[in-house]
Amino acid sequence: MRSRSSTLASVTVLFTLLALLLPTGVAATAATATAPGPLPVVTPHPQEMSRIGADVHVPARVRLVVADGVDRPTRDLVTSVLRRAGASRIQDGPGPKLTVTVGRITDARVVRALRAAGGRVPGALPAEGYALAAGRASVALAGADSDGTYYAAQTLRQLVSGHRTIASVSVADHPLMPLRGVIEGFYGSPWTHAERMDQLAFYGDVKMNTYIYAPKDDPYHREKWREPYPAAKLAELGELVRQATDHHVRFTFAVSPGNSICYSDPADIAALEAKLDAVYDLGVRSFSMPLDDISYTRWNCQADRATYGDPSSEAAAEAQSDLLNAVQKEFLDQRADTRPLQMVPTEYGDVTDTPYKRVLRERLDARVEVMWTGTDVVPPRITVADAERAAAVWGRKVFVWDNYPVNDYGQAEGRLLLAPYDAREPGLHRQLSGLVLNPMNQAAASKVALFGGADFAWNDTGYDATRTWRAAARHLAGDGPGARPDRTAATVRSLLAFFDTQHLAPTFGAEPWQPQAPELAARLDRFHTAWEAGHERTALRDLRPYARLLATASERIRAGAADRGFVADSAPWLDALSLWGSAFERTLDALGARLDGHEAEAARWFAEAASDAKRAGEIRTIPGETRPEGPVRIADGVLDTFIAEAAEVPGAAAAAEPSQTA
Ligand code: GDL
Repeated sequence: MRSRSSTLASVTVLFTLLALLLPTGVAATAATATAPGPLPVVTPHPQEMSRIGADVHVPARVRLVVADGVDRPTRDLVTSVLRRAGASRIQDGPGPKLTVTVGRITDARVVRALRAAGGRVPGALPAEGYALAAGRASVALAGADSDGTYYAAQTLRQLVSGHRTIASVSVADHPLMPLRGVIEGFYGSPWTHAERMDQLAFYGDVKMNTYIYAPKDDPYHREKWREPYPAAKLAELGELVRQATDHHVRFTFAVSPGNSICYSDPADIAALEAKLDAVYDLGVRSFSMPLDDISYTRWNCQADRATYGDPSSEAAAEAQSDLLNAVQKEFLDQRADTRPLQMVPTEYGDVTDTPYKRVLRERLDARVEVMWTGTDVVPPRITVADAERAAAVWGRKVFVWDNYPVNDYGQAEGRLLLAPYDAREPGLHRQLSGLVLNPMNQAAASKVALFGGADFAWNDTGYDATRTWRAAARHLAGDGPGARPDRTAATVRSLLAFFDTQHLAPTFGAEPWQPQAPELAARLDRFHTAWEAGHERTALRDLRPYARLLATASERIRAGAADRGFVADSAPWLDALSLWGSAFERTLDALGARLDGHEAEAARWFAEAASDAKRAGEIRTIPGETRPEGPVRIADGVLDTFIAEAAEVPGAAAAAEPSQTA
């Protein structure tokens, strides 16, 4: 095997040779470029990405060529990326040693720039696709359309690393699912305006194109659906629509009239259309009509009984199809640029063929997108076979409403759901029209899962849950040019340790679909094995650093995480984590003291641990912020059990009571 230094030596020789062979302008760049490194992590994971050569040096002066059809957000994004990469002067005329060209793949100039950078020119690019190449003295961003061009810029943002370099890669990329994003569809305190503004920008960063506004507890969305939004609220919606457009996200407005609508009353249909029209005027072109969580076995008016007969699920399906078809044909089809209507059926969480589904399948306009939550409301997994069955019963590809990481139900009390997005089968894109995640009341904390959902919806076949989870931690920590790598790495480690304590993902039943604290549990298992084999001191020594990590993680996250919303959302959990971490360390101190035969000292440490654990157990969720409210949980069933058992019988599994029982 060749040694590392001899490989490095040959790379250096290669670059010296290249510098001699290339024309002067290029040679200067190649001479300052650094040797090729590993492939950078880009989220969502591109369909194709390969190394071209040495990383591209970003000089102080950069030429930016913006071809026709590039919108302002894309141009602004490219400019800000180049500035962060170290370019202090960006000009459109010739001169600088690096040229960045942005435009459509149909533009000959852009194609020439791709070639000049040494990139592959793809034969055809699907919608929202792009090609990007960075090499030699050229960086080229070529989109299939305006979304694709924006996504090329989002990829460029992730290719920039410290020290004024852009990773030299060739990328050809496009999404596998046409609809990707988030449905704000939970019960409890809706997100604030500021949270939504932040989320919409984040969706652009992770190439999500859909945000569905459907907060169950916005009265104007559901109970007071007939009433127009007050002017101030409408103005906020307008601002959200602009923010969405600026980040290439479709703001999808949902109104949910099912609890009180009289399907056969023209006045109700008119009220509904007036509601939609008001937001159409704000620029909304995408609409949804969720009919979930309503009764379909009673009518809200006598007129419906006269029109559709006695109440039944079948009759409800007829009435619902008439309503939705009318909205599609009489409202959406009459207005420019609208997308097909989306709906949530009243039966949304199974694939059993029923009279209700049959009627909708047969009567509902084929263009209407039908949402489906998987085979349970909170599905432990979503398989391709289930999605095939869903497509068959609904007569079209379904649009997944994934109830993760939503935490508005009893089993999620006191939890943030911070496990990686997982257990959705690769290949789903063939059966789905799209995927949106229903997030937590805590908007910024939801980004951990949303990162995964965005990645999976873009490229389910290339998805790696752990890779994306780590990328989410880096994003929250604020990795990128300007960040201090050692500090970021410490924040990332702390975040991942914190995520592990919030790994449990409940279902509506008793069994969670993601286990609690798998990393900590594995370390505690190793501890027990070593302890029981008689290597008590080794067991203690090996566990100490992780206990320290947990004890200091909150402080580190508070000091280091760039996403301040995440810190605010997590505040009670971070408080509790410090105390649990301290209880963990005191427990190890006590076990050590006991090993040394210092029983009194051990008793003191155990008492301190118990007192920390008790204080931690008293910390509750932020009042009014989340539903349901309750005591926050940290690695429950794992860390509390360890601490309680250790105090009972050192090293043996005793029947001590954990203190965070459900
Ligand atoms: C639901 C609700 C949703 C809620 C979720 C979790 C759908 C279609 N509707 O059934 O609003 O947040 O469960 O409680 O999922």
